[in-house]
Amino acid sequence: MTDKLPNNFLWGGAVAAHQLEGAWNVDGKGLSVADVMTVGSTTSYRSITEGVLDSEYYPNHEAIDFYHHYKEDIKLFAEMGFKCFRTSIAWTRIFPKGDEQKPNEAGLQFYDDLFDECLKHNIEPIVTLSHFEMPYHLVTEYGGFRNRKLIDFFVKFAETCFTRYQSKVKYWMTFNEINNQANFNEDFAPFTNSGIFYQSGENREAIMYQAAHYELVASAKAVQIGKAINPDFEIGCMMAMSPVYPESCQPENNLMALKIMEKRYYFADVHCFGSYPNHILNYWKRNKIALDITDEDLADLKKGTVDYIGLSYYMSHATKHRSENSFYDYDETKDLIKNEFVERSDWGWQIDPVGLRYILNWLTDVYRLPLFIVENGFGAYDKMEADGTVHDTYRINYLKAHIEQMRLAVIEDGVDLIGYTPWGCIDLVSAGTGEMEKRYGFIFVDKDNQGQGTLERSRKDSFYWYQQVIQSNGEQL
Ligand code: BGP
Repeated sequence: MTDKLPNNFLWGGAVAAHQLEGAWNVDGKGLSVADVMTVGSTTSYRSITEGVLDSEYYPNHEAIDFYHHYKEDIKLFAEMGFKCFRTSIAWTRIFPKGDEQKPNEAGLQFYDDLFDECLKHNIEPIVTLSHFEMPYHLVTEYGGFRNRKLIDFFVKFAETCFTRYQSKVKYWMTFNEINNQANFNEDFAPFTNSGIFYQSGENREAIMYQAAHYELVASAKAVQIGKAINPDFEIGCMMAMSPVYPESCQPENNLMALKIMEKRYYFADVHCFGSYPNHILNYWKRNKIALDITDEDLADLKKGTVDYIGLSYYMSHATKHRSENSFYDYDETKDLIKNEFVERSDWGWQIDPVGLRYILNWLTDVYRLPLFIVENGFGAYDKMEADGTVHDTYRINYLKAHIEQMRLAVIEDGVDLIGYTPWGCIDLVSAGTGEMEKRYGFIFVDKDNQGQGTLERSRKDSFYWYQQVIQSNGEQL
């Protein structure tokens, strides 16, 4: 038992390259899947073959131009007292098309400079290798992770980064929210690292499981290579965590909730235990899903287990068993219901701080590994006052309530937690909607959904609040 967070607890903030860097075609960078995403919704990805690349507004092409403002922004993070900063390495800065033999030196140099700048301010860089940023060429030429060849392309990218930044980066994650692709309702597998456009009439589920398998093998191979390059590396997976509660204690509802949890989180079993759980093997068998999984793959999964679990946490879900259904016909659009006990954000996300404590305990019980909350936050419409201030009390309230539960998980429940990096510590482009005005930051950036604005940075009320949270190691909320 402890009565406080550990002294070396990593407070910081999190972003992803494509959501804030901009400079989408600068210094040799190639086109990524995120570069063909227009403002509006997750369904607004367009193929360049449709010829829309020059005629629509692509919010991430400039984003907040972190590429040219990173020194100013890191200085602000340092002012808040950040101990760490989580970002991703844009794959297309390093391998513009993804299948080249040699990396792009200018891209490598950018991250050297960025990490040096962090280290200068005693901020430890935490790196995600794949955060929805696959080279678009790998999609059009190979079909994304439908294709086994993608394993080698990813591993080469990972190895290049591990080698280059081995003395600057200790904490790595392979695929951001790898389990989000379990929802395959959209044509372009959104929120995923898979790079898959689904064709009509094909078995999406089978394709998703196959792609996920190749990603899991790619991750396991990367872990092995990373550990060989630097045994001190801590290499984690990254899971989108939202507990699914039964609507009531009716036994069928409880079983339904369990079945949904199994399907959402089997990815963590593979990452952490190096093998597939029985329930998913059984599910594939019942649904006649036959996958390309070799003995060598299985050996790789065993050898490439992760050191810790990185997780995002925004909300919880609830479910109710539909009596006409078997427990195997789970459909996100019908089986997730409103939870009347919690409030919702403007985007309908269910706000549930206790769910964070619950999921930290659940992960610890099941996987027995250190955890790292690498995303948590409140997307909201902010209003800048005439005097340049932003009174984002709603954001402070959200974060405060979640940090309270996080502390209880560590202090009362004994959860081994490495750190906490709230999402979008500076305003950036939303991954889900492509909008600028779904804001998460402690720092306001003057830019709107139409791409207008000066890009000027301003401190919100939450900036000063978080500064004091870090300074008191989470005691003064
Ligand atoms: C996670 C992603 C992030 C981020 C966040 C908020 O799913 O890892 O990239 O964007 O969610 O989502 P949104 O931007 O849709 O509000």
